[in-house]
Order: sequence, then C-alpha cells, then structure tokens
Amino acid sequence: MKILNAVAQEGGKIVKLVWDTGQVARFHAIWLRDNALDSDTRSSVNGQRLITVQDIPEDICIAAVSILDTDELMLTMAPEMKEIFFPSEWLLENAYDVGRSLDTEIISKAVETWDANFQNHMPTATWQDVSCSDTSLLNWLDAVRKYGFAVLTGISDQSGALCEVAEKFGYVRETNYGRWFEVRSEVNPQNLAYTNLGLQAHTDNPYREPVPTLQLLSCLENTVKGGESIVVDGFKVAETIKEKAPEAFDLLTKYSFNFEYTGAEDVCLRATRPTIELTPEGEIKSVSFNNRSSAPIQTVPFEHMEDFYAAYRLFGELVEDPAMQVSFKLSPGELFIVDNTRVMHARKAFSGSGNRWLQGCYADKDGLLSTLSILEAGRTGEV
Ligand code: NM2
Ligand code: OGA
Ligand code: ZN
Repeated sequence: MKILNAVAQEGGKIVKLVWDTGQVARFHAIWLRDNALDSDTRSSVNGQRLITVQDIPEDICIAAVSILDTDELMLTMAPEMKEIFFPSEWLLENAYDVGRSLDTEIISKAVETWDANFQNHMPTATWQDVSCSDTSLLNWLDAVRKYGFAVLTGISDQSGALCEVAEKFGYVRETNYGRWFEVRSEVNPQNLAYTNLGLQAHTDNPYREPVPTLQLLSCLENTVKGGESIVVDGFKVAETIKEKAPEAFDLLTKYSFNFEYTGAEDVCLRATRPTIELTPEGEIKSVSFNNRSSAPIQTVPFEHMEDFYAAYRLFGELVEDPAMQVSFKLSPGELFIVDNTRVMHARKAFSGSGNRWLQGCYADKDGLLSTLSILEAGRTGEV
C-alpha cells in the first residue's frame, strides 16, 4: 500500500494522507515527532524511545511534506527543521484516526466468549505436541488468549510437572501457597480447596494484588466419586448481565468488592476489586468472583446495598446456570489452564473410596502473550 497524497493542514499541525487502498487518515505533528523512527529518537539496539515528551517543541509543526520513491513519507518538522521518515505501511498500521465509535464494544476483538455449547470444542493438545512443535504450542497458547481456557493431556506423572508446562511459555508465580500446591483433602485445611467440599465456580486469589492472571491445575489421581471440574466464561456472564440487566451490570462495575484471606497464621491478604472491571474505554477487563474469600462489603453505599446484593446474586445464578458451564473430569496426566482474570473454575464435591490429588500453580499472562507474539512473528529461534 502506497501513499498517493499527503497534505499538511491547519498551519502544519496535522497532515492528511490518502493511500492507494482508499484509506484516509490524519496525523498530528506532535504525534509524528514523538514516534519518529530515527536512531536519535529510538534506540536502534532495543527499540526503546530515547526522547521525553518535553524534548518536543510545544510549537512543533510540519514545514514540508513529500512522498518518496521508496514509499516513505518525509516530513520536515519546524522549528528544528528535523527531517523524519515513515514507511507508508507503518503509518497505516499505526493510524489512530480510524473513526472509533464512542460506544466501544464491551468484549475485546481478541477474545471469543463461550457457554455450555463449548463443551464439544474444548481446546485440547498433548504435551508431546506442545513441547516439540512450535505450531502446536502457538495454537494452544492462542486458544488461551481467545477462550481463556485450554486442556493439556499426556503430561508427566512426576510431582510438579505442571511447572514445566508453565515454563514452556512463561514463569511460575510463587505465592504463600508455594511454587506449586497440592490440592488434596486434608485435616485442618488452611484453605477450603484442601477439603472434599464442592467449590462454586470462582477466580483464584482475588484477595491478592496483583492477582495471578493464569492458573494451571493438573491431576495425579482422581478415583473418587464426584470431583468433576467445571469452567465458566466470566466474560460471557458479564456480557449476559449487561444485556439482561444493565443496572445490575453498572453496580457490579461501579463498586469494588472486598476480598480477604487469613487462613494461615502468617498470612493476611486483602484486596478490593469490582466483580466486573472495565477499561477506561468500557471494555470488560477482568472478572473476580469467589464466595469463600469475600470479606464484609464496606465499599457499597448503604442506599445501594440491597440492589448490589441482587446484582451479585444474578452473577452467581448465571455462574451456576448449566447453560453457561462446561464440565469434565480430569484424569492423571491431564491439566487445564485458565485465564484467572476471566474464566472461573469449580469442582464438584467428592467422597467414597479412592483418592483425588491435583496440583496447582500460578503464572502470568504477560509471559504467555509474549511467547505467543514471538511465535506468531516467526521469531521461533528466540523462544
Ligand atoms: N489454593 C488452591 O483463591 C483461593 O483461595 C482458592 C487457592 C489454596 C491455592 C484456592
Ligand atoms: C483450586 C481449586 C479445584 C479442584 O485449587 O484453586 O479450585 O478441582 N481446585 O480441586
Ligand atoms: Zn480455585
């Protein structure tokens, strides 16, 4: 794509470009100067910016503009008369004058929400494939980005094998529960997860700031009656509430919710976060829901407490609606990963003879998304 036409307007404060694809976009002089690609503006070693915003003259404007044979735009920026160059493709890729509607979509384009119909489409891969093939790894990580959930089978029966999986794409997040933790029924459990009780679908550790953004749960033994796993897409729940009960949605986004964990002698974790967190643009950013660690709510004004509880109940009802749930029973050598800012996980109560032994660990999305981007860019040698 080539730039066909470039005209400076408004006394050189902006430039308007027309590409051969028919696309049109305007850019501000200050934005162009800030994003100049030359090696005095950005390090050619690491791509990081060398200038600060104050280094840009306040009265900056475009003194001259031309389209070069190399498909670059050349601009002369007054008052310094600095010449800067941009490939026409780069400008199109980074354009911001794209007529964004004021009413932003609440679900990011990068994600796809799901309900019980997802049951037969659960993204699944084998450890064998993911550990040996970059394409398999890319597809598996892509599923985590898109659906916030994926299954992996064929992992080693060695204790702690799930950390090896986390290290394939990123870093294990160590917490007070350890580098990884044993999920088994215990006497005097420090956490209700370490019992045979059913656990309502939840996100883990909402009492921690920052919250771990990924959780892996692997299975070493599961011969009990019950103990099935359930996952629910929190973004789907939020989306449904927005459609059916916009006032409830507003309450769940507007007020924070208190969470707390003090189950071990040396631990006192507290954090406050809304059930549904939005970006400044109004997109759903995260969901936090955990009945076991919700603390007395003190953040909701007296006048709104009953309405708030009604909205919170609605969220809980949707979480337990079979139409929202995907369920399965983990077998030894299997694990699942969830985006802990989005997908809630539950387990059914278990009893009877036999044993149930799971291991869990936390990790973060930054590492996963970075590895995924590297794989997508084909920079596979660097993984
Ligand atoms: N465990 C399994 O967030 C939670 O308290 C859920 C976490 C104890 C690490 C359980
Ligand atoms: C957990 C948890 C579920 C299970 O450990 O965080 O939710 O299946 N466990 O035991
Ligand atoms: Zn959990």
